[in-house]
Amino acid sequence: MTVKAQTPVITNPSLYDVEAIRKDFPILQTYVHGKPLVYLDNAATSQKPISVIRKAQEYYSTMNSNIHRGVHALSGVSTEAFETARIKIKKFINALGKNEIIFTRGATESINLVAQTFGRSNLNEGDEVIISEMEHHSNIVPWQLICNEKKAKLKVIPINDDGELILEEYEKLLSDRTKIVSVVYCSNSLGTVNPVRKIIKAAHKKGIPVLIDAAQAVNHLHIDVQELDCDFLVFSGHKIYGPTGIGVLYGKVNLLDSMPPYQGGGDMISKVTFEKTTYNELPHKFEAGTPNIAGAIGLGEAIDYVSRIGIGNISLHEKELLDYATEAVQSVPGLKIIGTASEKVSVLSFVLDDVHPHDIGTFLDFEGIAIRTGHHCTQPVMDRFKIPATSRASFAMYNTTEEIDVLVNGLNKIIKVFG
Ligand code: C6P
Repeated sequence: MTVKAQTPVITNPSLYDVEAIRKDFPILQTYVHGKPLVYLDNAATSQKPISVIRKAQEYYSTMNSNIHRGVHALSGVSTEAFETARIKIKKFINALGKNEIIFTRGATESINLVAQTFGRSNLNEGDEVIISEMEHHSNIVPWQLICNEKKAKLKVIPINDDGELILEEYEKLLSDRTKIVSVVYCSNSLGTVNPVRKIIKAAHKKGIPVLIDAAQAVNHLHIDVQELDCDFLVFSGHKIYGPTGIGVLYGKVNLLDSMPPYQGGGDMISKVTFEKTTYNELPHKFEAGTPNIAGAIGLGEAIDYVSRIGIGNISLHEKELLDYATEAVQSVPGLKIIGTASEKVSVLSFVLDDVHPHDIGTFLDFEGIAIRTGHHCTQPVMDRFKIPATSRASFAMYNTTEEIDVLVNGLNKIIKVFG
């Protein structure tokens, strides 16, 4: 079974055809509580195009076999498909080599890997790790764990009232004790796009490596790791229209080479005896055990899909949606946007006077609208703005201004019901 490309390549942004794109996503045709689904929870996970869904089916029906192990034909086919996915990712983020692309379960596991390998072998008592006040818990807790163990300190870049990093404070934090800077590219709860190039340059002046959490960036912005000059970059497949349970750690080859393995097991070894084990070359040194083969191949397919539409075209469309939504919600009495940075991706967090976000989420669900409510795994951000939670609408390549109108109508109904 061969799966054909569904959507033609868009070379001219004015030809962006959102209705054609929507047809590629079967779930968008579903009804929730009798209403057409309006899916605005894309920052939590995006929906999958039919080509990605079919690819998983194609893998299990025509290729299923373990990789890097068998001499039989199927194992050769699945190994080649798996390694082809790695090459697609390498090209997509412009890594220097495919050995710099490590498959993980997702952004969370990628950061834990770096904390437990690079962190464990480089941090000593009194050393420092710099993160920011807007990090997802996945870029806080792994560093806390290793800092506690090594008696190292976590230093935090503060944010201003618009939800932007205060760069002057960052520069003051950089010191001879800083062993790594680990910051988010785009905030999942505020939408802020951080000036990562400046952050990386300032750290590199002092010889400090930088990890970029691109979980909310890779689906919105063009990423070129060589141009960024980041040392590590992480993302999850499921936020870029790919499967869950698969993600990527990019690392510069010299750093990855210098790090000890993360987990022990099959595939990550070169030779095992009871006395001594030597490790496999990159990237396999960091990929112990049977990986999510279908997930990796599905992620490769998702990257093909995004590349056909063009990440630049997706960005433009999402910017239009964000501008439209930012303007439209002004008509909702008592609504306040949390996260008003000058540069944002398509994430709109807000609070409504006297209505708890969970009530907003539940009410909107009955209108067929899916948003996320809560702290979005960024409790320090909620503390910074002195709020318990926000409601968050997040837009993807297939959302429309009509869907934003449905959201705004729903919010106005809430105001009527809750007085
Ligand atoms: N944010 C959200 O609703 P995982 O769970 O490993 O795929 O991704 C973790 C992660 C790391 N960094 C950032 C910036 C993120 O936004 C996320 C996941 C989801 O905002 C789920 S909490």
